[in-house]
Amino acid sequence: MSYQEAKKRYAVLGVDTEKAIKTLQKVSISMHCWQGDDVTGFENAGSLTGGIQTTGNYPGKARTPEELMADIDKALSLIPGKHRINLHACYAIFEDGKKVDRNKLEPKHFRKWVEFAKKRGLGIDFNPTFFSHPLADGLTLSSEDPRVRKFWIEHGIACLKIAEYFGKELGTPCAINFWVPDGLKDEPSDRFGPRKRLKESYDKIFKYRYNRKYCVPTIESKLFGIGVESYTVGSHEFYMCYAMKNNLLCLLDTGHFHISENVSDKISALLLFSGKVAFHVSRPVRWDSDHVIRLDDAVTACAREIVRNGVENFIIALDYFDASINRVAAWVLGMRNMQKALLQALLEPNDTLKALQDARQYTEQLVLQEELKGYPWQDVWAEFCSRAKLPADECWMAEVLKYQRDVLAARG
Ligand code: RNT
Ligand code: ZN
Repeated sequence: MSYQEAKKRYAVLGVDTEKAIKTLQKVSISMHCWQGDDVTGFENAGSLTGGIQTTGNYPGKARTPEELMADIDKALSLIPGKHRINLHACYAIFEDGKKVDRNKLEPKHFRKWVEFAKKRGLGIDFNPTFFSHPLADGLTLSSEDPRVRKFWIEHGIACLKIAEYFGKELGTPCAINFWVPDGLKDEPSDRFGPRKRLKESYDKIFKYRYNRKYCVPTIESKLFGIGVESYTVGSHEFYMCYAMKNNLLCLLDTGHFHISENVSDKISALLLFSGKVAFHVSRPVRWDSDHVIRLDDAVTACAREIVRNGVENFIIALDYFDASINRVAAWVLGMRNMQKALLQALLEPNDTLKALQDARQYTEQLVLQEELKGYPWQDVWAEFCSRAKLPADECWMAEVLKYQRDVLAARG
């Protein structure tokens, strides 16, 4: 079907495809730099810790800032729209060769990233890195050792200042997300103590009077990690309460809940109390495995909630790291899938569906929900891509394979 025909079919439902395309063009998704190098960063810190794991050894991983930036460029060139990049503190660039520890990081260590983003008109989001470090041995902000807590509190404050710098330099607020891996492998005897310490540490970090014009802090909960199966200090309840009391935003990582929970159902409840909700869209396979997101029911359900509650009320970032496949393709596929999910949701007659629910016309609602699955959203997607001068189908992969031959293969 052509776009014009699809447009007509949607118009019968009361859906304006032009409006859907325009809305989607304005949605910026934050693309996580860490898919490009398996969450390694530039510190030569050693192995990835914190209960997260990359598996696979696909050749061509980025080893330097230049390589990572080139790979990001390649990926972004195949994704329609204007997006953002999401950095971690461990991606600091020590231009003069003088390394500093994480508690001493400064905006100048991210100057090159700002330069990169400015040239391309991208926004930057940020994350302090509370893992893959000698002082991140199981517990960080909730450690029983005051020196360890102090180090990580300093890191948190240093990162808030860096986030302000990004926001100020780039003219778009930087979402800075706090996630700590703190937890215990086996049944704790004291669940309260570490949570109390985590709260007190955050209180100290957020005492720093960051400028809300430049940065927006979000806090991310988790269920469990590898090696920390029995107790996670920063649980969902912990962060929900902390966010509400301290006027912060919750970040929902779609891999951080029981596998049978619907993360999409949590969105409206949070939104009602905080006005905005942030996301790490990921794909858990049996556990928080961080597979590349597919266009699956979980993602489309989240996209529906995002669209139905106003895309402007959401901070959408991706968070997965698959080292077993081409990393550039992993970015492109995930970003495009997120966009497709949003487009599908934008093409639903949401007012009609809502009216059916309120009128208790559940049969009609069910029928329409199901029949919508057969509507030609792909033709609208094709139009959206063609306006961005990009292929709507898998042809983009040819570009990635060429890049693999010409650039990635040389990396050994
Ligand atoms: C870990 C969290 C966290 C990290 C990134 C690298 O389970 O999801 O967000 O994945 O910060
Ligand atoms: Zn996450």
